[in-house]
Amino acid sequence: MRTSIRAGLAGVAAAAAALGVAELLAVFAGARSAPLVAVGGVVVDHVPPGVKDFAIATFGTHDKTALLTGTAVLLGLYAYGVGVLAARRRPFALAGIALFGVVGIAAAVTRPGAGVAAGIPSAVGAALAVWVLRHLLGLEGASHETDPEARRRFLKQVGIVAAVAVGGGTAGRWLTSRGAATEARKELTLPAASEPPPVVPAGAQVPGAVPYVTPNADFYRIDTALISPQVDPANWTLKIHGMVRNPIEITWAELLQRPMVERYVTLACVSNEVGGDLIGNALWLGTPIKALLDEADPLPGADQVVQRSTDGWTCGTPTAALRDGRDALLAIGMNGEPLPVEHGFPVRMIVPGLYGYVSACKWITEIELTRFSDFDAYWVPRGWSAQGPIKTESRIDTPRDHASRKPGPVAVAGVAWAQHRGIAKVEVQVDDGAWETASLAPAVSDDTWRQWKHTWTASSGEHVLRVRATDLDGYTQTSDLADPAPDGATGWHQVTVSVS
Ligand SMILES: Nc1nc2c(c(=O)[nH]1)N[C@H]1C(S)=C(S)[C@@H](COP(=O)(O)O)O[C@H]1N2
Ligand SMILES: [Mo]
Repeated sequence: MRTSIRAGLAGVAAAAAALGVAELLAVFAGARSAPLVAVGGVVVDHVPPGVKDFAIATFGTHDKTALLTGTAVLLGLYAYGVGVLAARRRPFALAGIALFGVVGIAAAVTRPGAGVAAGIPSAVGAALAVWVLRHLLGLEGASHETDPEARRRFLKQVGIVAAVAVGGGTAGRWLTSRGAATEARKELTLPAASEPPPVVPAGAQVPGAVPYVTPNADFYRIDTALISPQVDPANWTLKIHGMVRNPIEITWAELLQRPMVERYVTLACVSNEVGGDLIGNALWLGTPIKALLDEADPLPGADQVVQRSTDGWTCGTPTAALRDGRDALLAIGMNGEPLPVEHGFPVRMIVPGLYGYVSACKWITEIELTRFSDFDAYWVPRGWSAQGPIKTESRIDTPRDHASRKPGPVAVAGVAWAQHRGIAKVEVQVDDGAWETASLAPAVSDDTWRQWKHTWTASSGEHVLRVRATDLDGYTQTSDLADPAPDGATGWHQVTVSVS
């Protein structure tokens, strides 16, 4: 085997060892101190506007896996290069590993809420990489081209290092993923709501449309967290401060003492494309935030409620929207279960009518009353609007785009939403014909989506079906195509169907 290939493999094995031990140490130093996660987090926070849309459009809710995989591949190439360099100029290779360590340490200690200890996994990882690389390259001076025994011994060592590294890394990930929150969640029994939940009317579900209530496992997930924060309710507190007369701090036990209600609310992501699936409807159990805000007693002029999560993410909601009587909840339950960890356990906000990026803070620990003119929340400097009311939209769920049907009656169905205003009408257009009124299914409230159906008498050929909704304010969904940025996509969803 050529010396350079051997050295490259040794470099990759050394990097694997570094990442593996770092993942294990991150079990103690905090999940977000693992170098891949820390560096990935910095990348997430600094990607230029547009790249996030691209990532979500390309990888959907797998965007995080894509980022971590991409980072690992780049690191593998880098490590290969460091290995090759090590065989020739040892000091340069050491500098390469040191750079890796410094980048990891710098990323980890500068993550929101991180301390100096967050640098330990990267530091130890880099030190181990030096040792492994030295060890592997120092194996036998014998020429591998001519001595098959030496080559076998070398490859075996590389294999062992890689296997131990992958095993250790996997174990580390597994241990952090079942951290304090996962354990506490299993033990938790939710308090009862003070009244029975709203009833889903018969007929709310239309055949061919998505489930009216989205199961937790299918609920879209969008956030900047490469690893879901593990927040132990036992240590959780919520601070309400800033422009208030009466700052408040409540514990988990105190939160559970507060009146609880259950409400169906349809949550939507501003990144949802026309026809997209970054929207879901769930039954949320929580305590009305209005009462807590009233107790804190905001000062006049405090027009923005900034929510902050344990991992430093922020969103800003108009104070008025949280006090105007709508069912804005500090939620702890989702469809009868404690919030899943990835959906914000133990506590998140849910505000009917506003996109998630301006209202639905997961893993929330802090609420600060301020002014829109004084503070820009996370997505605002990244090119998104500070105000994010959900736009009136509709989607065709059946037939799917490019589906085939037989001539004759064809069931067309889907969902329409205009949270907190309510849907008044849904219309379907075939090719460029007249808009026909679809039949609307009942919904729980104006805060949820509404399903609709229409029977289309299909004739042979290719046809385009379009849908548009009108809300109870009398606004009809515009045909103007707009991208998700800066404040939500617009346009009519359409599908092409071939009939024969
Ligand atoms: N802590 C935190 N909360 C967050 C986010 C985030 O990145 N971090 N993303 C928001 C966005 S953009 C949306 S659309 C919703 C999505 O909530 P879900 O993942 O439970 O569907 O969460 C919001 N809350
Ligand atoms: Mo979002």
